[in-house]
Amino acid sequence: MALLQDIQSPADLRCLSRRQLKELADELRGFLLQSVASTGGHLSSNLGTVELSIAIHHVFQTPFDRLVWDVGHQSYPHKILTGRRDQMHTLRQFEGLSGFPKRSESEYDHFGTAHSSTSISAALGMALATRQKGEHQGPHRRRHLAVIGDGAISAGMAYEALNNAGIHKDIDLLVILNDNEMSISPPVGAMSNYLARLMTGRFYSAARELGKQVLGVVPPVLEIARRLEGGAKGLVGPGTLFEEFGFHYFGPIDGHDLDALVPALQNLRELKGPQFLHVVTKKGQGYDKAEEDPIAYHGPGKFDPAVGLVSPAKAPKPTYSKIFGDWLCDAAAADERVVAVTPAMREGSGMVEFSERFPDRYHDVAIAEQHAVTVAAGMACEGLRPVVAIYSTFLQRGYDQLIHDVALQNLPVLFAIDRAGLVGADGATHAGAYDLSYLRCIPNMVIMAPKDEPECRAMLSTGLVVDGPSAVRYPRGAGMGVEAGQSLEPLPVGKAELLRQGGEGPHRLRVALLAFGSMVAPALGAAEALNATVINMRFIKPLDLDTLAWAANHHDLLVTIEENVVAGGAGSGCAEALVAMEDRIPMIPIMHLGLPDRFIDQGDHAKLLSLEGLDAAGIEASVRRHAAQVQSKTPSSTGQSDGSAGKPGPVSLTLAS
Ligand SMILES: Cc1ncc(C[n+]2csc(CCOP(=O)(O)OP(=O)(O)O)c2C)c(N)n1
Repeated sequence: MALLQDIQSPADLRCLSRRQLKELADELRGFLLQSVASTGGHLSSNLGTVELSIAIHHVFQTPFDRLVWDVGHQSYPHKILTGRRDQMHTLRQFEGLSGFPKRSESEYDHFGTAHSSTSISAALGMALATRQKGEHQGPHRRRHLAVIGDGAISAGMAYEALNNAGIHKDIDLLVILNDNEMSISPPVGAMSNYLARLMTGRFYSAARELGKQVLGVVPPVLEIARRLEGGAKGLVGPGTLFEEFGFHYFGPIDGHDLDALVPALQNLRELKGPQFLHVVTKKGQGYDKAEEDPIAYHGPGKFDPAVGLVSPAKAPKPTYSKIFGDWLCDAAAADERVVAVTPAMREGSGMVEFSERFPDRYHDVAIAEQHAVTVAAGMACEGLRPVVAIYSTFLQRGYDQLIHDVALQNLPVLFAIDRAGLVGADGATHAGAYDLSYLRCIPNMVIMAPKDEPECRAMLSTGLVVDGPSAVRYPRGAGMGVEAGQSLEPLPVGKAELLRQGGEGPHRLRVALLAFGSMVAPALGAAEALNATVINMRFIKPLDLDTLAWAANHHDLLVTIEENVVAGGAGSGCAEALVAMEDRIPMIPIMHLGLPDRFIDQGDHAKLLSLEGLDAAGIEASVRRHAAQVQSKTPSSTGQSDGSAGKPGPVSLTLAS
């Protein structure tokens, strides 16, 4: 730590010699490994960006120059070099450092990222703003950098940005492609094949030599500029796609070689217009276990670096992703129309086994959520039964496609929505807090949320038989520990489940808890003390109107509970439905529990839920508070909210066994 401990900001590394920068890289890599091993977090990608981070901050005048890390999961070396080394032990923990760049965290984090492929757009926007403000000329002009991976550059947004950037010849924009030939899993698609070709054979070795000559000579800038002016495209290699987009392309160069990186960046810093530097790195560089298995070390939990990752002695409860993956294999075996689409999330979505057993029916479409949705729509048009496995937050990318291409045409596409609700260490960027709100307003959708593992399977099976679009949303991590079983039996659509029949509770009010998905368990936990009725609502859409009417007719207070924002969520749906049924049910107080109208940062999932009052104790406390208010507004002390409560309802319900 001889050098690293004195680096408080990038200014400190600007005075280091090349030899010292190399020593610093070794120290930084050692620190990073120990640090991530003690907190958990993204490892492989960060081991790959050590030299690149040092070189960028050494050459460019950050924070005056703007730097955007795509996805941002590889920005830990940047965090360490920009004054946050001493906080790294708090990474991804409650009130600690974010695992991604965050504007409110540091003046060096120029743009918040986490969802991929936004960096070129953001950096271009900044460059255009610099131009508009007249700060784009002279020796002290501001530069703008986007660092994007070969996985992230597969997304449509990156091309939209390249397409737009290439026409602006008077801006300072440098796109650095950090090519490690890996997304989370091996990258797919024609672009990754193209990048691989750029790196292979004669071209790569020739380019490395030329890179040293052209990018490394001093003063090479004039030389490069002269040749560029002369239109000598392809000087450092054949004309590339990026040049067709209007960029000057340089590389590929070795992203772990500071003797190549530093002069290359110094030279590129002096050039105007859109520049593209292709840098080759190795995921997991410097830690043999991560180099050998970059997928396992993409985002590990805590581990001992000397030992590496070890399987837990006792098998953990299966995750919902695993329940989904097992169901998918069973469903595919039973029905040859079943195909599955993932936007580059094979491991996270539990689809490794499916990809191996059904390679012809498995489609990793790269980080391309919009395309994932529409390609599934096309498959559905031709009679297949596509299942799109997608995280709640990433489906936000495919929203128009969901409405316009799937729902409007009433196509039978099943969305298996993982990471619904709060997600723990990844924080606000990855919190699946909105899907119930954004799905519920779409006509034709059937939307379900399971209370446990077998119900998750049953709901997925229901989605497959529904004659239109459907979604099953389930949380990150392990389920309840209930044996999932093998069944492929669907559920009756739009039918809720009465789990507990209550009686008089706080202030002699009869309370019904209408719980959705992950909130069924805490609702049951709160119900004993409240003597409340608990209904597992199962369907967010269509809602079980008969059950709602029954609940309104037999209770004095209804409480909806969901792990989704309250705004426009499942509870709002219940309130809307009750109002629409006012001719047949009494007016009844209704309280909505769910996520608040603010972003929730990272932290332990259970702790965050408890802070939001969404554990059993929080639910009980909220209900008691609300019951007191209801009671204080009620004319009689019988606890009945109006004369009609207690009337026999239109249906009778039986308790689930
Ligand atoms: C819109 C979106 N979809 C999916 C992801 C999940 N994700 C995080 S990192 C990653 C792979 C990125 O690969 P690459 O850009 O090559 O970076 P590397 O991990 O190889 O350093 C993916 C798919 C995401 N962050 N954003």
